[in-house]
Amino acid sequence: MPGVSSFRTTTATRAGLGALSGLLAGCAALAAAELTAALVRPASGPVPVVGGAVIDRTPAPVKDFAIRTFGEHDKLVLQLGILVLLFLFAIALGILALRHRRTAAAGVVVLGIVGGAAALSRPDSAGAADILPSVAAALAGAAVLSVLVGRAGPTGPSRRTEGGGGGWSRRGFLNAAAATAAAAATAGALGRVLSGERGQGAVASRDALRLPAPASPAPALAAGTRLKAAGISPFTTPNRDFYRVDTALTVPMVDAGAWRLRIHGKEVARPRTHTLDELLARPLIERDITLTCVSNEVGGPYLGTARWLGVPLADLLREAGVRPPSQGGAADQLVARSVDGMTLGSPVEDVMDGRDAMLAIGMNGEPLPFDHGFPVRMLVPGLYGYVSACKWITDIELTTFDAYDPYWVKRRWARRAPVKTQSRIDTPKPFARPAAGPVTVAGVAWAQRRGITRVEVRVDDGPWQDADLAVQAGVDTWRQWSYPWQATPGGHTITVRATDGTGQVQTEQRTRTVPDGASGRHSVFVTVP
Ligand SMILES: Nc1nc2c(c(=O)[nH]1)N[C@H]1C(S)=C(S)[C@@H](COP(=O)(O)O)O[C@H]1N2
Ligand SMILES: [Mo]
Repeated sequence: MPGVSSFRTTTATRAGLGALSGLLAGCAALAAAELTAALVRPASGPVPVVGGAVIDRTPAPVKDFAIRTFGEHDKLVLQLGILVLLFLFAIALGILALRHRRTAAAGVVVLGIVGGAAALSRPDSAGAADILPSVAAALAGAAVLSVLVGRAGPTGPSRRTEGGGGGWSRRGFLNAAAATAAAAATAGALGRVLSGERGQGAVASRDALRLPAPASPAPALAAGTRLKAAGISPFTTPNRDFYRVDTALTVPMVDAGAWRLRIHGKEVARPRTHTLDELLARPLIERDITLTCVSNEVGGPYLGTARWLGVPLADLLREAGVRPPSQGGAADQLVARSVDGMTLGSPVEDVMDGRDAMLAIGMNGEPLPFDHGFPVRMLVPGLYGYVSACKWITDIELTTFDAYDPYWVKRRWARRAPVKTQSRIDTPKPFARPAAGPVTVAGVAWAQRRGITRVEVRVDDGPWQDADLAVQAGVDTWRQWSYPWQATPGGHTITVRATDGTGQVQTEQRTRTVPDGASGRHSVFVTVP
């Protein structure tokens, strides 16, 4: 029986050493990339760029599946998935390297190339510098792999040194492995600290920002705007609860002092670049507006209402010389571009038709949170977020729908997407077991730009019954509703439908979210014991 302590190089032991070498090489590669990215540009790290490239290439239905399944953890799941794949690959390369050095080396190069190509393919790529983290990762990975695998075997006579007749140097390997782990941890931690510091300027600029009072404050909310039903969505969604949907794996940290917004393009007679201070000096409007994501399923969570403070966008456009198509303007599409390269296209007509389209700076009384687009984002009431609500905006280009397809349109989503009339039951929750007797059914209904005039509830196949409506705050916000139900024992399906300000009743025709938003009616099944 071979003594365990002699570490004879059985096949299994050697494979284990190879695997460990690969794992450590993977750690070293990641740490090197992290550190380099921190020095070059935090968003150019290999996990964000590969993740970003994956997101860019994800077909709309799969993206929707991810949002449905993992909710706002979708990005975390993606990054963990990439790490798991990377480590599995690294382990395989480590085992392979024991016998086939060249092939393993080629594998490392391939990984480096994948990372570099992903970096260059990102819309916010800063150019060749973005491949540096991948190069550093490949070099560090290859170096660690070659040193560790060299100590783990193969068993040439020159390598028979210490260690009771085993084919490798136990102490040499362990020392090298420990040194690698320590170096990787240090480099990784240093990278974290450095990229953290980069964000400090942005954080400080946000802390220092004092929002001016609006020239046109939001109308005071009537007492009846908020219903008291337990479990209903609050009329104003607190910032920390506001849904977040974007493709950013690393949230852009923009320094307000360095931020610029350029307005230019087709028939823009007076192109301009604005600073934040210039925008803050203008008359600001404050409005309650409900923002909705096109990926929101019937009954889904991806919408919220906030009190936004911002610059009327139509005024800025008019000053630049832009005319809406109805007044002879030749540009019918406004393309907003963010610092991370996202593009969103809105109809110029909608932006300039008198609605409260704005460049928002404040959200519920504070500067925009970083997640929601600090320092400035666009908002156009009545349009889904993907065709209007550009976060971290930095560029507005006037063009035509014929000439340019923005990010989501290239991925099967519709060019134009006004929000559909919808309603949601917030309470009772699906599969709840309320006691027989009075049960409050309540929720929200929305049809931005048109408003909600009626909400009806139906239990099983019974008649549609009018729900009680909260006071309407405005046509651009959702409206709460509630319905006093006398629950009787048994299983029941509760369904809701809304009617908008044009008299249109919410359709029962079910459609998917792709290409222009889900339609159909929300129902909830409950059991009354
Ligand atoms: N830069 C950028 N802006 C963006 C997006 C994005 O991915 N990147 N997503 C859009 C989509 S699809 C929606 S629904 C809204 C969501 O805004 P929120 O995250 O503040 O709720 O932002 C829009 N603006
Ligand atoms: Mo969205």
